[in-house]
Amino acid sequence: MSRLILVLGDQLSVQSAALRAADKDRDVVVMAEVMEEGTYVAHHPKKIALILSAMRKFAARLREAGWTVAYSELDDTENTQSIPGELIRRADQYGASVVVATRPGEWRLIATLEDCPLTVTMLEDDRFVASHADFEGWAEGRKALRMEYFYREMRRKTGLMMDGDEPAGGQWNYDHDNRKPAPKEIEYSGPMQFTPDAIVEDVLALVERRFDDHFGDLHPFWFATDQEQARRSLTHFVKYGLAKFGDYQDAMLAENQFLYHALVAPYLNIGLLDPLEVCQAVEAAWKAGDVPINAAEGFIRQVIGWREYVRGIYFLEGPDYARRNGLNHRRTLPNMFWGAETRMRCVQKAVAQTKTESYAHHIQRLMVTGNFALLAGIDPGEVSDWYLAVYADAFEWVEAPNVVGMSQFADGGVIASKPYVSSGAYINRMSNYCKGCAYKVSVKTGEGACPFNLLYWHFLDRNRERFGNNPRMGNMYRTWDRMDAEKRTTVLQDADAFLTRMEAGDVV
Ligand code: FAD
Ligand code: DLZ
Ligand code: SF4
Repeated sequence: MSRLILVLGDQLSVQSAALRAADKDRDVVVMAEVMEEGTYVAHHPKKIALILSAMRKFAARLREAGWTVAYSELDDTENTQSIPGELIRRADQYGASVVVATRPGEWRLIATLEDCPLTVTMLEDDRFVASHADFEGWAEGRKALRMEYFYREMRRKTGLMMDGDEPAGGQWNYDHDNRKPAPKEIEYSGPMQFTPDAIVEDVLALVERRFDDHFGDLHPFWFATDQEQARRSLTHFVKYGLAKFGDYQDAMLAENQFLYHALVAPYLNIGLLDPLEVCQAVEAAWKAGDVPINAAEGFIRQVIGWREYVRGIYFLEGPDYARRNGLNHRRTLPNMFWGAETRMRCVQKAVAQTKTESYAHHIQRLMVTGNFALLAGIDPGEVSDWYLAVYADAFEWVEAPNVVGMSQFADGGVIASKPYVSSGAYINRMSNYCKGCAYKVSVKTGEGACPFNLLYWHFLDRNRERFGNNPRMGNMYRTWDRMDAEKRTTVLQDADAFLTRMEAGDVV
């Protein structure tokens, strides 16, 4: 009897565990475009178009290679519009009762498959450097799960940029070279863009019809949608962008959305690129002398360090992780996150490019939108749902640890040893947003004061019990305590007034 081999929209690799375990002559691959996956959060139209286009092309590739593929298009009249619904329908159609799946990257969908009345075997998703056992073994018995030490293990395991047992160049981490503020000019033209072919055009028309109420611009659409295009995109980045990736990794510019970033996360996360293949291309460029060590090491650290580490945390911490709220933040996400007017130019720019591109780079996510949400005490569940919806690379295994853990400190410090908060000074140093903002970054209270300046102290003051004894925050509290009492009162009053206006829906 044939088995059903489930391939989800973010598992588009012929190397996926379920496909490796399948028998081409006997089994049926099930792929399904379903409304439930498109709407459990209101995903950005570009993200949906990327996934559905890549699914259709991947199904065509499998068929060409001789697989039987039962593919449900979103508009098929018989489509039940959920993954378990489609599995049951296909089981009936093919007389199958057994499903083999690669374990989904989200607890929600894992639970759904566990509850499915068919016999479902879930195989570990091994498109990663570290297995779950590797991560659990590393984490066991450690007081603090710091990324840096895990990263060293991954360097040893992969041999990337290693001289025997030692890191190439003598250091594990070249981050101290990687904090340059925004340059005047960006020499890189940005990620490679692709003209939609007939398959993509069909999907764009579909997405326009079915998801027109979702936040985000569908056009222009230029993402890579198959492995060959994704590889060309990677090669383009390594050749033209990588050399300065390290230097300007943290910089932000109002006029340039991509700077020297790779824009490979959407492709990596849906299976069009493999993390080792990406890192080997980067290592080769460094070995050839085309890029400096801080660029290559900085990039490889993000992929085999951070990316693997956050996945390990997500699965180690369990299904409740994404809903943790360690600082008990309860405010509703303000409408400016959905494109409503705001006077804060940094937030306005980050949200605007999120709307047009389904993309913002790491520091925009961490130090602009994330920083603001944390300082303003927004409910981290709402913040997390927003990130999951709006970014093309967002899948819960990678999104939740970055948002709930790193950015909102809602996991109580599993990931970060202190919250990532800053006043406007950091944003001013790393970007040109403040020039032309309705607020003044140099003003600390009263008319025109930058909201980040007010809320930064408000955050520290209201969380004194939680962070007052944190040795990494001692300087911050000492600076606050040295301010004269009257000024401190004014700061807190101004911050409260700002939050009241924000909650009332005023343009702030
Ligand atoms: P580059 O800046 O060029 O970096 C290269 C690669 O490194 C990325 O493609 C990515 O695969 C990897 N990487 C870098 N940092 C991280 C990280 N912290 N975690 C995991 N991988 C990393 N990344 C996602 O893939 N999906 C998300 O949903 C996501 N949500 C985030 C939310 C917040 C609040 C923050 C602070 C970061 C988030 N990140 C997420 C990490 C990072 O911002 C993105 O991976 C990166 O911006 C993707 O763009 P890029 O491909 O141009 O990356
Ligand atoms: C994100 C997404 C979307 C928008 N649509 C589909 C879909 O129609 N069919 C599908 O198989 N997968 C889709 N996905 C990806 C899943 O939501 C993803 O597999 C889970 O979130 C687990 O990472
Ligand atoms: Fe953002 Fe403040 Fe700078 Fe305006 S002044 S762009 S609100 S940091």
